[in-house]
Amino acid sequence: MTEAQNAVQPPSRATDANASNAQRWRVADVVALYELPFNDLLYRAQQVHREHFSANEIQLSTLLSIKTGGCEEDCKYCSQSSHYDTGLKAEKLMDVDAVLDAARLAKQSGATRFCMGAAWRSPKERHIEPIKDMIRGVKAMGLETCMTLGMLEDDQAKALREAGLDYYNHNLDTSPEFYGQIISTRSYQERLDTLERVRDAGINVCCGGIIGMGESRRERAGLIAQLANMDPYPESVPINNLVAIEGTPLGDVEPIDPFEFVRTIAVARITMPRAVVRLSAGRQQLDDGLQALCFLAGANSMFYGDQLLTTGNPQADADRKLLERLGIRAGSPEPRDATESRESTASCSGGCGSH
Ligand code: SAM
Ligand code: DTB
Ligand code: SF4
Repeated sequence: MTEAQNAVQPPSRATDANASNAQRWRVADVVALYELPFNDLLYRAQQVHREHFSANEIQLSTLLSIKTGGCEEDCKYCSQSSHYDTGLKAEKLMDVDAVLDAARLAKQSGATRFCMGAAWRSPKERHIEPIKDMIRGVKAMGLETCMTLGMLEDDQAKALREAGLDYYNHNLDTSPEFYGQIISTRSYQERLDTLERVRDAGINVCCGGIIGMGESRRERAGLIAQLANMDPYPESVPINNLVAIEGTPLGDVEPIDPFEFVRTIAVARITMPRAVVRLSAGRQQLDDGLQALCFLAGANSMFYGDQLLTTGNPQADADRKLLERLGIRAGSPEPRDATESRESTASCSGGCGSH
């Protein structure tokens, strides 16, 4: 066993006898991964990636803000919070037809998933019917559907599933310890409750967070441990690089070392081997070389299209060229053994360093 492999202990057993997920990642285990020499960490992540996914395939998701601005929540990073003056104009929920037009363009451009986001704390009952029409219409084009609408009640999650929703995005954003410094208007537990409702309704879970909000490495590890210990862990894990928005409390936060961002992708890959890990917001701050490192670290999805929700994204043309230069093809990455349960999150497949 090499020195680097020795550096990370296998995940510990949970002490809670009632926990159905018997193996858990301790925050210390995740910190130990972060602390590996960069090359060792990327080598390990690439091994895990190749064991579970085809190595040169990426999933392309296009985002659309279906309801922009005026949000009552106080997320300190967000351009859409009504608590801050970011110069963004609040809009109403878009018409179904306009949403379907945008989805059609996304499909023509090569996306396979269409993600629709609303600046809501939670949807109101009157929103559910048009939302269902959007889901049905987008699905009918042969695109996968994803919605992110804030907190959901049980019956709302079920209604979205009945309309055919494939994924629901609801992020934990950061570790439980740092969370209070970022959001005060909804609790960590409320986020976990929504995620449980989504899971119970039979919708795939898309859940991740943001890196570079001033959190410590241990707090980044705390977010990853939370995600990896979900039972089962999310199918889709978006890792966002903070887009600093003028007018928000995080508008002038010091940008994170981009290698720390790459490390986070690698750590997510190792701890959630069968999840699709998405290189999400903040790609404009990463040059081609850094993005290539993110793919090497195990990212196998990204947002594709010139716009995220309210901020920019690399031009689709430039992305196509980048993927071509790297020999990465657009597709629908599926974990090799899709029937293998993701419940045993830390069951070692050679990536934990204990062999
Ligand atoms: N309002 C819904 C909610 O927050 O659940 C859905 C939309 S919200 C914009 C979705 C996610 O985008 C957030 O949870 C956050 O992780 C990410 N996000 C928002 N603004 C961001 C920014 N400036 N930089 C990076 N990620 C951001
Ligand atoms: C996620 O984790 N990132 C996306 C999506 N889920 C909805 C949103 C990124 C937003 C970036 C800032 C903006 O464009 O407003
Ligand atoms: Fe609202 Fe979502 Fe922005 Fe928070 S992240 S302010 S909930 S739109």
